[in-house]
Amino acid sequence: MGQHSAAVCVVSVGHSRLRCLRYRPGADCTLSPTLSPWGERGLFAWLPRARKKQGGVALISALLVVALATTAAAQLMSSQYLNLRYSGNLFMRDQAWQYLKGSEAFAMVLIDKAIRNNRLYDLLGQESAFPVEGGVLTGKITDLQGRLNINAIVDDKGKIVGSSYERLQNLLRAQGLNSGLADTITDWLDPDSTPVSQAGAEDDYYLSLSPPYRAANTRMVSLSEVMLLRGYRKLPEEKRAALEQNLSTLPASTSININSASEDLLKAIGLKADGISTIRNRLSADGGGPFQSLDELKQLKLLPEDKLEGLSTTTEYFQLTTTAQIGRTRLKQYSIIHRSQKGALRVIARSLGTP
Ligand SMILES: [Ca+2]
Repeated sequence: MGQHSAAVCVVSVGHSRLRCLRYRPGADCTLSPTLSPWGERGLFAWLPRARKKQGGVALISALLVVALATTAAAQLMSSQYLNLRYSGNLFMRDQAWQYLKGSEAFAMVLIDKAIRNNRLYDLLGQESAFPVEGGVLTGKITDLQGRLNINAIVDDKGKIVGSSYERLQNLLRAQGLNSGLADTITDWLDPDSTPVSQAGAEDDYYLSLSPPYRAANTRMVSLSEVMLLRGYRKLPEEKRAALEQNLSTLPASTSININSASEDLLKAIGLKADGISTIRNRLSADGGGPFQSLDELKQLKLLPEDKLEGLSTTTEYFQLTTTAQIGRTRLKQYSIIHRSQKGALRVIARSLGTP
């Protein structure tokens, strides 16, 4: 209902109040939304009336800008999230790496203490777990001289060491494998390029593979090299694992510690069942302790004297296997610890993932 004065009328419609633009007494009035909060043009009241048709284009443009801004913001957040995950993984990996390095120092203290207290064989082979900040650390110390050192099969002059070669053949047989693998290993180590037998393999064989490679013709640096040997990959996985538990690739020609050798290796050395039982029983709680010298073996006549070559009752090389599980990160490290004759311990090699 309009309220007309002499020259102006004001009409109330809902919450809006409209003013009459042209009022003539006795005639209909023309209303204007000048007193309305938004007026008849709503949000586009600020646009000049002459550009009314461009309002639709502006609306689409505004929506497009909002959409683009939203997409950019989402991508920015996604990128930021990935960066945070990446930084977190790097931090956890670094933390795990520091724990692994610390475990080496801890292991050397344990080895030194165990040897001083004549409790070394209580320590070896025992896996222990330690809770650490953000995860858990597990570790195990083993005697690498309780294994057959592959590098001891060929001496510094490139000649085959008969006792080591024979023990390798015996070990392969004891584990149900073809003893011809001993020739394959020997060819990989010896300096010449002539196979020692039909079971051997030199450059001629390896260069025919795809991809081709050459025989190393030198000592193995890592036990993982055995995977390159002719026919080795075709062995059942459990057979490979069992064999590798009895092999090492130490940097020098080392002896086998009979106190920590496996049953298969003791058999490969030439010990009979009763001799193996005698050695095993010495390590039991009231068995009298480990053998301190090879003279004890002689006295007990467990082995003929010509079979004692390359054997010992002590160890210089240990392997520390440590796994650090920190959050989502898991690192496994293999460290070789050397103990000198004076008792000094130091890490001489380490690798991640594979021994
Ligand atoms: Ca060779």
